[in-house]
Amino acid sequence: RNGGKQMPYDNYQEWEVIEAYMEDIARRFPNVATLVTAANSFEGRPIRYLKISTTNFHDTRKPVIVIDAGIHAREWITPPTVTWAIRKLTEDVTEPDLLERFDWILLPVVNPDGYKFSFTTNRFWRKNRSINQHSLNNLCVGVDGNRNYDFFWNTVGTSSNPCSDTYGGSHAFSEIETRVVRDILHEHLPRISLYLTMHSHGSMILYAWGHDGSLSNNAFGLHVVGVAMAEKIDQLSLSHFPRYLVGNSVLVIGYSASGASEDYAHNIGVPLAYTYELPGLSFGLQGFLLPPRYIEQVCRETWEGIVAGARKSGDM
Ligand code: ING
Ligand code: ZN
Repeated sequence: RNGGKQMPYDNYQEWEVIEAYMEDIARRFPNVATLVTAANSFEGRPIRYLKISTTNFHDTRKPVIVIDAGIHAREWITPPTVTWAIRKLTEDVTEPDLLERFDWILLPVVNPDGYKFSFTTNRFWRKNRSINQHSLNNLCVGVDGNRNYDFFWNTVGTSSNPCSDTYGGSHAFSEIETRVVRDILHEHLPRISLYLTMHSHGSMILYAWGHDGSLSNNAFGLHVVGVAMAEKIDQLSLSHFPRYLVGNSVLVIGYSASGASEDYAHNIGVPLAYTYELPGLSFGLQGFLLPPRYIEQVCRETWEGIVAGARKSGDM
């Protein structure tokens, strides 16, 4: 087959298309890519990631880079940046050193049920689709995955009302989708040098701590690597995209929130953990509707940011 299935970057990527692509990559590149089905989502969809490694993760001296996306359903620009990274590590390798020096875990859609729902029913859906037993007549569906991690869970910038878009769940890690990411982090913990979780929108690279705006012991390292990523992206970006801002999430995005994945990862010992807010062209809900003609640009520039982050992480 002529290079297998081509992923579209001139339109948004349906969940089934991403699934088929990951299967195809695992088939075509069996020596470097392994497809893992970690669990099934609340509605029964497989939550899958690719492990990309020249040694099948056996060389334990290699740092591991973990990237996830699609935890928030409506942030459609995020999964394509991860399928693009998959492409750049398998089909179209232009940075072979990144394959030699690092092992990669790439999870394009953490929340397949919400992602699907945002295509079929409600474009602005954020949460997953788990039925909340405690909500009145189960009328309100879904937990905010980025409030469900066990880091100052249910304290600030979150809600205990199942009808809220930032409902944190019945307890920390109540959701299968967040447990999948938690288990990846713990399985590879001492080796993970860099964790990126892709969100949109705002053109920002955010780091700990998100619950109170204080800085971690590794704030200097977080800032240096964050700036290296942002500078590279800005060099390649379009003049009408905003320049990236880098800093503590509370200071940069302007609100506190607890239970986020990047804070959880950093708190358990991942030295460099970031939330990317990928670009949008407007504010508020309209910002999620980035016209499809910009998808490829965002994927290209974000990949270069990842490359810069990986290389810089090696110096820190
Ligand atoms: N942004 C993140 C959110 O979950 C964030 C921002 C990250 C806040 C980390 C606190 C900690 O609100 C989006 N777009 O979801
Ligand atoms: Zn988000």
